[in-house]
Amino acid sequence: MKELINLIDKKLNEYMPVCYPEDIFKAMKYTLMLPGKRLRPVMCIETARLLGCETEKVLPAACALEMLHVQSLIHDDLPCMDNDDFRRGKPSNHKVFGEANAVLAGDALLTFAPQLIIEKSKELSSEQIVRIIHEYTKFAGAYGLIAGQVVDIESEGGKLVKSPEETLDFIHLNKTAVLFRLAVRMGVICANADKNTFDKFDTFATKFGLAFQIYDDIMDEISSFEELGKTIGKDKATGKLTYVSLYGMENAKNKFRGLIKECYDIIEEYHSEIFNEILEKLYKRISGEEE
Ligand code: GRG
Repeated sequence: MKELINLIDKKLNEYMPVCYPEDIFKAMKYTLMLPGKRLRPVMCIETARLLGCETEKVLPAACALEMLHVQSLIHDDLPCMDNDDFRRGKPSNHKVFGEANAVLAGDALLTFAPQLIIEKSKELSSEQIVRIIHEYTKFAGAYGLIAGQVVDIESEGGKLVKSPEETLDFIHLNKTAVLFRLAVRMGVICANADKNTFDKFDTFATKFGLAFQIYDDIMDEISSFEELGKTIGKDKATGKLTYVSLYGMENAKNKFRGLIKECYDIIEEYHSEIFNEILEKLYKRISGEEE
């Protein structure tokens, strides 16, 4: 997996220019090139590879997805949203470049990503590119990420239109699972695989995304700044609606483990070292068995 992450880092650096006006490109590149786990592009590339598609073909879409993810992190950290001063172990984008540039850097990443897919996906057909851009716009917008974030913010203010359980599921599915779904769906499209395969990977990514958000909520309580690279304990301090606050720590851990086991079962037939490594790492961390 390290090799794949290095390749993603190299391509991200290559795809993202720094040209006039430099302030905006530098702000875009700053958070993008900080050391993230690169889980979404890794999952996109690995899905395509398991289905017979060469890595070269899927790299522009995988890197575009990381740009979308980074956009959501930059905006999430803004004072008008989660107001976080640190991200990936360094000062947040707005702390370095100011609020206006951070808003614009996020906007610029959001629009640069589909431009990159269209310009660099030379080996994909026009139909594949249209399908990928459709997935991207659907999941980034008010049917995906933005919907999740809006309901998350509303719930912090105590405004719940649905039950807390339904609200939490909606937030997790739209704020977090959506980008893992986008990862595998783009991978399947690059590989031109059939509908059954599409649905199988989509179910896998949905369960993984839900597990990952529970993992994130648990880590906010049990981890450290050094491990996460961001301020911890904020969810509890702000009374945020999370899996841990709603169901308790032990139930959250059990739900997380159950979802990870379901992920293993779905993906088992592909014998993917990379997916197994990701699932195992998260599972062991929550179960206190990490090396
Ligand atoms: C799309 C216009 C537009 C807006 C986005 C701000 C926002 C709306 C959504 C926030 C989405 C968000 C930050 C969800 C949290 C998901 C999550 C658990 C992120 C952490 O992911 P990791 O741990 O991070 O993979 P690294 O840094 O390793 O990549």
